[in-house]
Amino acid sequence: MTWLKDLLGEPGRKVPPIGTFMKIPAVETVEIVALAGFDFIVLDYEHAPLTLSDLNHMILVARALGVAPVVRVPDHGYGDVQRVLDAGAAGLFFPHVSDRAECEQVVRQASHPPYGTRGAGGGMRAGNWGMAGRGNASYVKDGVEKVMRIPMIEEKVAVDNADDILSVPGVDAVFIGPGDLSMTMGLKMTDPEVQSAIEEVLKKAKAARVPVGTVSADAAGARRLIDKGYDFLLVSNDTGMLARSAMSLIDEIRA
Ligand code: 3PY
Ligand code: MG
Repeated sequence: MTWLKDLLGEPGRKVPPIGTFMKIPAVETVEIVALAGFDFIVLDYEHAPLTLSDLNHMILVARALGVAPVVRVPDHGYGDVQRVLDAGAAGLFFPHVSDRAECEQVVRQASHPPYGTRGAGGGMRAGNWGMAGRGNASYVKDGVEKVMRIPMIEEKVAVDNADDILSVPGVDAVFIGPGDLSMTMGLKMTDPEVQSAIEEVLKKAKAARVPVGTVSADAAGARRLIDKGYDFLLVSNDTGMLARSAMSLIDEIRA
């Protein structure tokens, strides 16, 4: 598997790593997106009806096809984080991280001692089923050095606290969620106030030298965001891609 972290630092890369959210509980959609050439995927355990068993299989297929499987966990709890990482996730998105204390909590859960409380599960996929070498050397090393811990900034209070969030040790990147940010601000995503909050986080992340990503619905939007300097992007999602193609196909026939 190519780790998302390695892609972020890849020298000579013209287009930043591009991923997509995956919401359909199927290995086939993971396979299609991987073969299409996406760099990474984010399995949406926050919003989609994916089970832990679905994630397990989708992670396996993604890794086998060389695409980094990141998982957006549903909350800041302990159990899922551990199981998802041990199943071989390349990183975690933590939704609605609003301040330093919340950020420290999620990072701690996703980090091995001495940095955090993630337990020893080297007998799982993340430890190559116990074959990763003596003392689970690469299980812990990968967990510390390769796994990405990515808090999502998606509330106004999180924008205000962005410098605090960005300065927490172990934060490998941040992700701006424009959907929830605009909804919690009670404004449209295109509203200048929302756009300026987004710009503020982008600027703060750049100043802190922390990779920053966000989401776009389509390719034109993605190109605009690349020009702004985002380090990684999510573009659309599996259900969106299918819905758009389905609508355009049937509309074209009937036109
Ligand atoms: C949001 O925009 O709120 C997200 O969570 C990313 O799609
Ligand atoms: Mg959101």
